[in-house]
Amino acid sequence: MESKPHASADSAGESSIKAGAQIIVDTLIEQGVDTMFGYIGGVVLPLFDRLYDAPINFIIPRHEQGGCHMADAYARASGKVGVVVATSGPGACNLVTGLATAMMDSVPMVALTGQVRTELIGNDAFQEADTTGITRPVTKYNCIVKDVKDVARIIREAFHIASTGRPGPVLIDIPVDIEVTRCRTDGPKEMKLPGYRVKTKGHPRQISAAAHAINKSKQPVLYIGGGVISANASEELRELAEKAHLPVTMTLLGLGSYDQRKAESLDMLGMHGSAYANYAVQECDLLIAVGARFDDRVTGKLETFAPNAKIIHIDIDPASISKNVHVDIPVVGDAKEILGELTKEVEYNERKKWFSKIAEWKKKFPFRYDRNSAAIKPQYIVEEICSQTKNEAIITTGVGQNQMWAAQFYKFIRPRQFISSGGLGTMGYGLPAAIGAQIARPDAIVIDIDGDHSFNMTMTELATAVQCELPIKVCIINNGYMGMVRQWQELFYNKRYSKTYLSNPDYAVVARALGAVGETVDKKENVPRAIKAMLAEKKPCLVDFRVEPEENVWPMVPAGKSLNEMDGLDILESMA
Ligand SMILES: Cc1ncc(C[n+]2csc(CCOP(=O)(O)OP(=O)(O)O)c2C)c(N)n1
Ligand SMILES: [Mg+2]
Repeated sequence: MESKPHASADSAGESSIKAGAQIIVDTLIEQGVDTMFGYIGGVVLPLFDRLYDAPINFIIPRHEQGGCHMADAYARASGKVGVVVATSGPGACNLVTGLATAMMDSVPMVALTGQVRTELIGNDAFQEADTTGITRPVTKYNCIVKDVKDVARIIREAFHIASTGRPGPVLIDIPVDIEVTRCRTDGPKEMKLPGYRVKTKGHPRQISAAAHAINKSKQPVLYIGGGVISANASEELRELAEKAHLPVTMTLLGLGSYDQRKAESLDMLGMHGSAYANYAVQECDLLIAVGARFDDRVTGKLETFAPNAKIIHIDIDPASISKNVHVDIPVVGDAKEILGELTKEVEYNERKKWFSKIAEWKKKFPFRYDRNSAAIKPQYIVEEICSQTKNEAIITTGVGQNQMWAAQFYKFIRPRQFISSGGLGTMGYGLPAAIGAQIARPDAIVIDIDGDHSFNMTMTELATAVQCELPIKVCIINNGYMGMVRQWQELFYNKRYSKTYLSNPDYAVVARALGAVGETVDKKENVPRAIKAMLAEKKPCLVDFRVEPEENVWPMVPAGKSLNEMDGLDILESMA
């Protein structure tokens, strides 16, 4: 993903005098921005005045956190840079969770925050916060503008840094006096980033070494992370997997990079991954990691992770290599380019024994649930949504069991189809993410599969969906509990359900009060009809599914255990 230089609004020789706020808007447009999310306040008034008649679709959330998640999901769904604006102090502070979410999941974003007047900084001025200090650890880069002459250059640099290399959020803090100061705009336009270098081309010798290892391997596994999606490398991944005949497992964020309907798909690996993916990783002789970072939810106990495997790691971020596990063949660079090169050097290999072993695991331990239960099973809802949308919907999620069931039971076929907070695990992400994704993809069916308590955190954004007339769907997997935490309490704290049950509002009534459509479903036989009606609805639509309260997510690798030490396999087998 390169940020392409666009024709400048005041290009070649044309000089004019403009206020900082106008320069901000013109530079955003020059960078190709046509959609922004943000919330007003005192120190961004000059900027918002310039946005009044700018050709930018501006979405106002009900809380800056919501706006930040919307910009993040807009970026994930479109591949473009998401842009969010907030005022100083409380506005900027409300961005922190959203920035950390984007940082952990490597999402390209630019956040603009207003700041108090330059001469007041450090005075505890009204609505002053040390925004660059507060956001430094949750941004890829941030800075404060000190001179209006730097505004255009810094914005260009922000887009470049956000979208190249390992993508991430960049924040620019702009004191209000800079917004109103006027300056000539014919100054130098070049970026000044001498220390910022991105290596995109993989080393040919490393690529050949990787190809050689693949050609020799009897039991290889491709382990794909979100980096393949952000590098737009899904096509290249599919070609490599097909040419060399490799099974593919994906992380939560990697879902969609490979078509899960294919026999070679091992689906998700890790703590709530498939038994067949986890067994395959533990027994493979070669693990080919691409755009993944060996997160603890994926590896389980590090010392016993993939014990027999040689490890190839393809990643744009050199800091990820050998961070958690020792890598035998690192290839640093852009996944799209490297996979393309690698495919040229690999050979087809039947690997009959390996694939028949995988087929056995797949047959013995598929994701299962009790289909005969009288209660509504959460997995049934996800399966029904998947079949009625023919695997084509964009799915966003909350965090917890709802998220894991969405990942396990929806079979994704395309990149940018599954939008979920992986690294930070931010409850409240699902609804604003659905809004951001629907704005990026107006023609797509966008469904937030949410948890009741995740939804509680940002449900006010339903008003944003109503105002923007977005046909988003919200399916609340309403178990009454903070289900995932309750599951841990059931398994590891002797069923002492400490502070994990809260009373909930009647969500259908809440939805209707906010101007959306709201339905409640408490009978299993009504599930298909409710989903059908929801999909036909043009207005924002919420369905409150009253599900089995104490359903668990299986299998589960308990924290600190090895990937093959899964709990719940007996339960899954008993449902066969
Ligand atoms: C902002 C935030 N606070 C706390 C947590 C810890 N946490 C993880 S899952 C979870 C429960 C989620 O409950 P719900 O949204 O109802 O989802 P369920 O597991 O029931 O599907 C909690 C509290 C978190 N991930 N994010
Ligand atoms: Mg819940």
